[in-house]
Amino acid sequence: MNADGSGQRNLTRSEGQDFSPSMSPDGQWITFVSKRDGHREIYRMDREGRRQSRLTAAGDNWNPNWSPDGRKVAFVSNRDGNNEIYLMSPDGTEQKDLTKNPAEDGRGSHSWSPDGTKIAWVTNRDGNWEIYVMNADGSKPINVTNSPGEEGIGMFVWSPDSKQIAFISSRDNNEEVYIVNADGTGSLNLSRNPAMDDVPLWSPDGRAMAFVSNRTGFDEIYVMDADGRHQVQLTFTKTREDYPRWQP
Ligand SMILES: [Ca+2]
Ligand SMILES: [Ca+2]
Ligand SMILES: [Ca+2]
Repeated sequence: MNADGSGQRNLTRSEGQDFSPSMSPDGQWITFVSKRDGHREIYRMDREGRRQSRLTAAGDNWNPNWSPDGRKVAFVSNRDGNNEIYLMSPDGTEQKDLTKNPAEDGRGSHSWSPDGTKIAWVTNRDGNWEIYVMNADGSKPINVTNSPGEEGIGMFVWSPDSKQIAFISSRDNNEEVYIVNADGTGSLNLSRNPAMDDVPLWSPDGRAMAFVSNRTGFDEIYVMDADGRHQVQLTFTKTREDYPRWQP
């Protein structure tokens, strides 16, 4: 459709279920997940909805996620009996298992670093949920959260410079916004408040972070420096606020 919402068209025209659309960075292709052939598979079409083709064939496949340069698509597959993060070329060739671990890999979302060199994902291979980071070829997986708490269930977000990840952990008995370096060092509790702190969102320059907290008894939006200092309440609506967005 057009930016004003006019010209909406149904691109897939399928009797099955089509969901999880993901657009290539150049805007030319859309990958999506469909059950039109009986189980979850990843498909591709051009922006007119033409040239539809199925990219995956074995097991269930879902969560297609374009690399920032548009040359690869990461996705989750259970074709080998448990969930793994896979990589393929946008035409479906060169499918490769990146995680190769009997645990569950790829719960929730997985996320490319903005520079395209790394992928963060969620796995329980160490007995509880952790955020891991690997190189985009699957090498050097690192447990960056490394805590008995459950990490990666809530949101996790790369910093704009690809050096850090903001995530939510309740390792201190309530939800806090943490950051950690992509090599697992420098873990830091930024929000430091007994209330629920959630939904971290980096400013485009990486120097500030918006988040949601219910420390007044209501969900309100706050902003802080990227080191947790200068926490300032921005909304005072006494109603549910959620999902802040930065505008340039
Ligand atoms: Ca696995
Ligand atoms: Ca953990
Ligand atoms: Ca908290």
